[in-house]
Parts: sequence; C-alpha cells; structure tokens
Amino acid sequence: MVKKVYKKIKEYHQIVIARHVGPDPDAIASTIALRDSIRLTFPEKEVVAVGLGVSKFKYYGILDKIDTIHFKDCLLIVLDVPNILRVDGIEGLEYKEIMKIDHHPAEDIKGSVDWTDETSCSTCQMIAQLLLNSPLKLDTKIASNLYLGIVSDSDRFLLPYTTNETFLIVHKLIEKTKLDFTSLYSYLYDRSLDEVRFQGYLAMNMKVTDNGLGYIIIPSDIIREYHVDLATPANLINHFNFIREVSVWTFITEDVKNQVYKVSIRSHGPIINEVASHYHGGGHKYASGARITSKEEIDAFIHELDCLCEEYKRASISNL
Ligand SMILES: [Mn+2]
Repeated sequence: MVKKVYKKIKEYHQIVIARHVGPDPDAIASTIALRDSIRLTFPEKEVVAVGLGVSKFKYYGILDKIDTIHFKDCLLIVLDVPNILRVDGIEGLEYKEIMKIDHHPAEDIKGSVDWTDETSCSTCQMIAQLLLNSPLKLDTKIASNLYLGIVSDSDRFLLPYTTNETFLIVHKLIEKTKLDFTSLYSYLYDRSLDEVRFQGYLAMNMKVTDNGLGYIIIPSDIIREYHVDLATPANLINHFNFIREVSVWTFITEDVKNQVYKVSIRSHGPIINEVASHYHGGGHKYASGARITSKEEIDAFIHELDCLCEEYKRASISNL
C-alpha cells in the first residue's frame, strides 16, 4: 500500500491535502506533515494543506488558502476522515482523483488508492509508516508533528488501538530525527485554570447509572460561566477514563447558536459507535461523537447507552 500511495503522489504535479472539520491534533498534524514531506522531497510540486486554521494548533504549521480554479485536476488526498461531507476546505474544488488515508471505519469516500487501516491508532501513525518506508523525506519538524498526532489520538498510548507497531514507528521516528519528544508535551497539554475548574464541574455533576453509564448535559450558560468553549467538553472527556463505576461516559453539550447538542462518547468496554450512528454520528468502537437536536432524543440516546451498559454488565457477571 505504501508503494501505491507513493506512486500516486509522484504522478501528480498539484496536490491538495484535506482533513475533517473541527480538526484534532491528529488531523492537523497528519496533513501538515504529509504536505511538508512532499514539498521537501519534490520541491517543484505544488502541494497545499487546506481547511480552517485553529489558533491553538498553530505550532503544527500554517494551513494554505487555495484558488480552486488553479488546482483544477489536482490529486486530492483526504486524511483522517471517511465521509466526504465532513472534509473541510474543498468547496468548489474539481479534483481529478481522490486518495484516502485513514484509520476510521470506511464510509462513502472510496479513493482510487484507498488506504484504510482500522488497526492504526492514528492517521499520523500511517503517515509515519509511509515516510519511513518510501523515498518521502522526513525532518525533525515533520517527525514532531507526527509524534504529537500519535500521542494525541492514542491518548498517550492508553487506548486499545495502541500496538507494538505504534511503538516501533515512534521508536524509528525518534531514532531517525533525534526528536526531543518530552519537550513537545506542552503543545498538547498546556491548559487554562478555567478549563481545570470546568473539569471539576463535570466531575461533580456527572450522573452515573447503576449500569455504569456516566452522563452530563451541559447547558450553554455553564460554558459561559466557566469561560470555556463548546469544544472544551470533548477535549476533557478522555480525563474520565479509568473510573471504576463507569464503563461508558458521554458529555452532551448544548450549542444554542446551532440549536443542536454536541455529543462525545467514550467507553472502556461496550462498543458504542453503533449507538452513535443512530444519532447523526459515528466514530471508533470506544470513542465516538454524535449530534442530537431535541430533548426527547437526548432521553432516547441516554436510554440506549444505558441498555448497552446493562448488557455489558450482565455479560461480564456471567463470565466470572
Ligand atoms: Mn485520527
């Protein structure tokens, strides 16, 4: 697969790289790392990484604005996203071919070259694999982006899709580029006192059912009161792992402006992406998201997750 991806990149003079809306470090870092590597390897090519910039991620690099007419007939590479409607920054772009590199379960994007690896902890891990096993070049900045994407998506090597392969790739990245990796963590983990206090609010107000579902509905005035933003709950959700009484946990955040509830779900047992797909969402087996539009739907959603926890609890007891 690495050979096929490399061949396709070599073939095109113009390449546009894109990722999902509402980017996380894996999405941002993978697009910028791949762009910078192609630029380094083929200085004559026109390669851009598109999508809305996020100021807190500016360390990774600056994203490009493109003239879609100029990039007509380009190769479009989509990273970290399986669904064409969630690709950011390609409005009006007429690409000649699409190539996908992603670790989410496949959806509607079917690239002429399509590298989907659900066993990979992150898209950055796949890009690192590509760079380590093809003539594409690697430097310290590219390696640091890839490292941060891997650490972020695997939640510091805690999540179950962290594998031997993950450590092998990280080892090679560090060895090849002499990466000073411990100095990078502040780019991922620096946070405000407001956010820490808000985390305290979530811990104090999360409800936990007898079946082990932890949930909290976060009204917009609480978001305002703690001076955090609508993305903060999703950023904090991994901090609620390893709570003995909780097997699935979900944060349901009211977004008044868009009249929707943004939902993040995590699990350390039951598989949750199926339930998420019933509520305009989806994702990984143990980490998913959804969008809910009414109070009634919230009740149904919580009930469905609670049943999942109940089933899981029953099965774990009978396995004892
Ligand atoms: Mn990812």
